Amino acid sequence: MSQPARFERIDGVGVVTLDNPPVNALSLELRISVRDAFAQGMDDPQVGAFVLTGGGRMFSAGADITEFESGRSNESPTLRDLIDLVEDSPKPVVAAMHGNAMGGGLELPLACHARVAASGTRIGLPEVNIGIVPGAGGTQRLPRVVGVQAALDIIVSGKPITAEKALPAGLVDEVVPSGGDLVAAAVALAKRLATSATPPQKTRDRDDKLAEARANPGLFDDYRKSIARRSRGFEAPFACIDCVEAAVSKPFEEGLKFERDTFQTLRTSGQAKALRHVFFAERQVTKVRGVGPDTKELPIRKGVVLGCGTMGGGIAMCFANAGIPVTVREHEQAALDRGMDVIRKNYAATVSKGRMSQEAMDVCMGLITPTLDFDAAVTDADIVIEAVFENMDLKREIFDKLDKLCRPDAVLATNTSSLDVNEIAAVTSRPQQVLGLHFFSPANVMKLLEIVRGEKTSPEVLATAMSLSKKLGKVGVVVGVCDSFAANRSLYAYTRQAGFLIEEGALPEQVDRVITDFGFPMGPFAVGDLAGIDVGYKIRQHRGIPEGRYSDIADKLYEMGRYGQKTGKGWFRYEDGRTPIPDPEVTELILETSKRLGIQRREISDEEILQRCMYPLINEGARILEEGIVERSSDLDLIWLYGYGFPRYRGGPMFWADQLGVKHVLGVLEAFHEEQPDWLEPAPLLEKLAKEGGTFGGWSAE
Ligand code: 3H9
Repeated sequence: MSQPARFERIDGVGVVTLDNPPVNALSLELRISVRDAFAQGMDDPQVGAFVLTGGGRMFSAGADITEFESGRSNESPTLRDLIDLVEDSPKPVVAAMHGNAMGGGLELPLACHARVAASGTRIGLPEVNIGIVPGAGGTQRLPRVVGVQAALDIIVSGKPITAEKALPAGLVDEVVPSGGDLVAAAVALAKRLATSATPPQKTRDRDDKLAEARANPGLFDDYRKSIARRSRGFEAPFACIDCVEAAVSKPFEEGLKFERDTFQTLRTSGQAKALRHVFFAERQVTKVRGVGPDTKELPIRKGVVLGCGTMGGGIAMCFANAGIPVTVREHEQAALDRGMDVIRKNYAATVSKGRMSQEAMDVCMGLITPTLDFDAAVTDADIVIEAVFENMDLKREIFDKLDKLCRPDAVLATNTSSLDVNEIAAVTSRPQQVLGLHFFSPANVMKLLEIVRGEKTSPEVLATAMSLSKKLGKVGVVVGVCDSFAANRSLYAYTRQAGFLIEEGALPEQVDRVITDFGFPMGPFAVGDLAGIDVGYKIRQHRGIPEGRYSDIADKLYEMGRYGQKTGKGWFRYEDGRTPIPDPEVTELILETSKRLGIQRREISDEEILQRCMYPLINEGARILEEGIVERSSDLDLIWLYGYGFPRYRGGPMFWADQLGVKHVLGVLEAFHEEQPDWLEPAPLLEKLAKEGGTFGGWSAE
């Protein structure tokens, strides 16, 4: 069996190289062979010091996350055993880091006697992102190396810093410029340490950097307050602060024990399970049926967006933000000027909030070219994204023109949110080049991008869209063609029930409170006010009203001129433009509606509200999955996380359903179905999984 760590002697220094591709995760096998490699060097009298480095793309991505579920991470030698071995080594150990040094892949270097990093190395403790605290001394050693404030920033945000930033912070002792020999630099430093008159100090024995925080213990509560809003509902960020506080308030060994206990509790928590699920879901979603590493991608050097309304303008901003030149085309000057004005105002608002420099804004504006000339704009485009009004005839006309004018290899995309991409593709002589790119509003902010694969879309075009979505900073999810695609289709199942609930006895403020208590940033009614009651109304006018039970209260609000936040009134009243305040006028409208419909209003429990909103969406998700509209249930989880703010620490609706038990979800739905026979028929897949004791995560179409 090949050893996942190599040992060699270079110039009297034992060089231990982690060799566990692709990310040198510190699996049990790797830990065993690292221990053995050190033992070999300890026994070798010709070895005076060690260098610990990583082979391949990076130093290490840390502990093997897959071992947390099985508990293998607790098998000997544990990461903590290796860390003790390194820190207590009589022969000095220098870490030589490149690529990424994260989690356990930084905790190990923190116990080394010095650290060298290649330029650009990303160094951090991202454990918080997977719902845990660093569990191998990171919260105890990092503050001793960089100070408490800097350590809190790194650990609680989970964001890595570069080697260049780590140098002045004292986290690395030397940065090797690109092209330099990292291992040679580390070997030279290790030799210097080995021959130095004074042995290097162990990190655990350093506590000068803790003095400031010891004098100001109130800083931890201030830090808790400062993250309270953005970390609402998450356990790990607060547990991270507790651990760093323990580093300051307790002796090293006690602090370490506190961290270890916290780590073990969180490792098996529901939140950590959910966040691990999201971690792997984000990697799975990039694997698309029929697209492989050899699939050729088409270059995207220049984009064209047809339409400079809210959507088109937002999409153009995405391109500019990614540094890709983009032309926006409108059919008349006034609309073009209006659209460009909105783009300029959006950027200016970001600059005034200090989130963008004026220079960066100028660069972005310079990348966006407005035009009225359709033909000239599209003839040389690598990609054209149509973002005009949602009308099939108009779209067919545009794609017919594009087919005649565009280069044969150009990608032709429609931003339709509901129309049949196959029908649009069929008007061209090259349906393999056509796909849907469904951005979510505001397109420059929302991370989700539905990549709609038509029947004939080629693997090259899909691969190009996946790679483009990454460049645009989006999470691209490939979905198949169906009415409204995966995201909005499952959303309707949820919002519809919210509408029925208020007819039956709840009020918008109660429904929104239940949903925000569950962890969404906003409830469905506040979202309706943000998106615009008029927008929803116009879509319904255009698409027609769905069959079966239909709640018309939103239409009544439209007729009352209550368009939402933009008019200061919608489902709620707004005094400051954004904080929803319950409005008696709306309550009256709702009570009247119930009366008109002959519904005897009743007290509706919070539990019923949550189940009525969430379970139908899970049910629709089951249909979407079974029809093959998404490739796997975790893709739907990402759609809800990135499209609609489903709480990340619950993993997404399908994962959440698996945790609740599919059987339980079915049982509750069956009871609802009796009440609402035209709406809530359980999906066949839900019934099948409940019967077989299966899960959505474990289900596959094959
Ligand atoms: C920890 O260290 C706990 C300790 O404090 C205490 C222990 C006692 N484990 O992301 P990529 C897989 S917790 C297992 O596409 P990139 C990944 O699923 C850990 N697998 O690469 C993918 O598999 P596949 C703290 C892992 O170059 C493949 O490797 N560390 C791990 O775009 C390639 O991954 C973290 O949270 C892992 N640790 O990005 C860092 N990491 O090919 C987690 C990756 O089958 N990792 N895989 O889909 C990352 O953030 C990124 O992988 C990294 C590289 C930025 C490092």
